[in-house]
Amino acid sequence: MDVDIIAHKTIHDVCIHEAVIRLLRIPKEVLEWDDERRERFVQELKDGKVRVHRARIIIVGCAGAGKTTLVERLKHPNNDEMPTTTTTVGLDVHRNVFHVDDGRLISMENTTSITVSSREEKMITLMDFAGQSAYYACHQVFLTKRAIYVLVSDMSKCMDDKVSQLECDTKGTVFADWKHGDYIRFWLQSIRTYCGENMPVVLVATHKDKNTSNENFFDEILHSLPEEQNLKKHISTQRYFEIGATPEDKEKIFDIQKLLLHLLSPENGEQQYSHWGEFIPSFC
Ligand SMILES: Nc1nc2c(ncn2[C@@H]2O[C@H](COP(=O)(O)OP(=O)(O)OP(=O)(O)O)[C@@H](O)[C@H]2O)c(=O)[nH]1
Ligand SMILES: [Mg+2]
Repeated sequence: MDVDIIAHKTIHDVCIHEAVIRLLRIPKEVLEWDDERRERFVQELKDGKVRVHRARIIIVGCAGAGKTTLVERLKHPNNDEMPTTTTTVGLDVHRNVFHVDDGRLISMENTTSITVSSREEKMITLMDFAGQSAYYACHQVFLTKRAIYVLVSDMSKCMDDKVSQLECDTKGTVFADWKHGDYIRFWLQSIRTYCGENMPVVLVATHKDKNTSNENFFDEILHSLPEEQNLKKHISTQRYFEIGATPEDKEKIFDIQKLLLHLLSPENGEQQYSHWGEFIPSFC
């Protein structure tokens, strides 16, 4: 198939263009450009192209849910000890923290042999959002369709439990009376608004070791979501994990890694992440 077909918006309809974009593995955003930019892009692609594998994983959730702990465990899945964390301020960006090799996620902290700048390397960046509500306004700026989302929630809490004002620093704000369920809804609504109704979300329930009564946390979340906004569509038992502060949960950390890799694969019908392995002009 010839890339020329997408140079002019008016010639072919959008469905054909979408098919071409998928087949040629070029950025979807091209479809939103005007004719002049499209023509330029097509010409630049003909002058030389390069295939890039870059991905972003964004970790969201209420303060104290265990986001940073999860990030550290994903980075060091073989460690038996639980990492020590302090509350995240703003946003921590772990740039190119994972390298993908032979179908596995490899933490860059365990290797020195990879040249990150090399275009051929398959690299993943992790963004760990602060859960404190003071930062929520600026977080929206980072929400993009070009990401995989992991929503973290503390399963030792019920959806109707109020979040501690101290922990979330909500005193005197609109978040002051928010419950744990409100934060889950907030994040799913934000992801839906900025990334579309088909964006899959990985749900990680933490503090399993402290959870004494809640046998079915996934169902509790599901039932707490309003029908009319169709937020249920974003979550699935296929993308749901329960983890606690125990070394035995190491296997689950590897399972989360595997799922994240699976979601990157353009061959996986369910995924949204078509950017992995796309072709861009080589001068970019
Ligand atoms: N018992 C238990 N403690 C956990 C678990 N996960 C995290 N913690 C603890 O919960 C506290 C908060 O964890 P963080 O990972 O810093 O939470 P966070 O979501 O990053 O919090 P913010 O950065 O403030 O948004 C820390 O003391 C962790 O050690 C878990 O599964 N079980
Ligand atoms: Mg944190």
